[in-house]
Amino acid sequence: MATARPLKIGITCYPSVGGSGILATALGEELAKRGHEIHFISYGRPIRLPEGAPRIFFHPVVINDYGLFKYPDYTLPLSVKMAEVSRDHGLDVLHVHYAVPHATAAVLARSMLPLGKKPVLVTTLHGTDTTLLGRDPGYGPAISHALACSDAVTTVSEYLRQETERLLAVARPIDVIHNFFEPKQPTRSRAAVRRELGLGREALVLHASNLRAPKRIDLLLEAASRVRPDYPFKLVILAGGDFAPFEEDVRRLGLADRVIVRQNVTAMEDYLQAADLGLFTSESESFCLSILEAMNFGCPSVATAVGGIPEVMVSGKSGLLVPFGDADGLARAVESMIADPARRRAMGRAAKTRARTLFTAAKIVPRYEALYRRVCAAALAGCE
Ligand code: GMT
Repeated sequence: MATARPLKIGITCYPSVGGSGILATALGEELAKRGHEIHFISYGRPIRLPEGAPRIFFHPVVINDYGLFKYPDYTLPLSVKMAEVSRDHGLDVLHVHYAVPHATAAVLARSMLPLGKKPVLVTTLHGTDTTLLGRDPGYGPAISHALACSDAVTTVSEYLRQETERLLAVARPIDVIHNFFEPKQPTRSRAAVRRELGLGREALVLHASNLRAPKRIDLLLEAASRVRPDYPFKLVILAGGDFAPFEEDVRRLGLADRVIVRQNVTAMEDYLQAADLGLFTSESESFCLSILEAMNFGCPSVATAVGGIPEVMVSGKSGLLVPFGDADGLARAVESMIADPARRRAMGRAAKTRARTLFTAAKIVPRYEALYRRVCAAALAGCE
């Protein structure tokens, strides 16, 4: 049987800290390892994209802030760059992560290209592009239009698929393709990281996020402050955003000697391997990649039972879920995990097994490849 030829795939994502960009970057790396040619198109190089990897290219989008514009425009230069890269490199697929403005720009890019030279468009919805912007009358109709013009739409959880159907009235079938995570080797030992954090016999509780509003850092700190002194811990916050607005809460809640903040960490694995427990208090989450990252290191989490989180971890087996907003419930769950290291480790093992069974590159990347092949074949058949 003839082997299918490698594909040329353009990937557009936000390059900064945030699960959608991290997933898109990991997907690009994995596709390149499998022989495909990958072209990242964005305003910045994705932060987790290694330099010099074979078959991976980066095309920056240059944004001009003309005096006439009150707000600089990204959508138009992005669409022009998408069309240019598609034409110059003969892209088969444009895969955009996060609908706004990426899917809209891709629709425009395709309309600039001649028939037979248009890449197929795959849009992956990650979360607030549906749950927040999808409800916004200034964005919703444009998102629905871009989804209708896409050749395939995917969501990162079943929860997000249902929300997208409900909020955006999408008529087409949506493929659910969960996120994956492939851990890199830590750069330091667990003991070295725990020394850096000044840990003695306390448990290390970890939170990693971009600190945006849905992460509810106020609730995270409130819950931490309600953990009673008999359950010693330190909370390390790996902050992909500015922590300064929360410093006052840390002082007011008497957490100054228990909270350690590390800003813009790239060697996540160093801290993940050192953690005993994850703590995630989001009010909305389509998946929560950080929980999966922790699971890979045998670290179970206490988390709010919102959105797609119950698809990632199973309460009572690979972690503990608590109703959203229940600061006392979160604190009691943290205490129960600190008090019983044997149970915590058993849950950590179950979490790792779940992560390495369901959410690996080997499991997920072929699903994207099959989707690309399916829509490319349909597009070709449509041209005949
Ligand atoms: O949707 C967002 O607010 C941003 C996005 C991001 O770039 O971090 O987060 C979403 O995508 C991640 C990767 O698929 C998911 O792990 C997050 O759960 C999701 N965030 C929300 O749904 C709030």
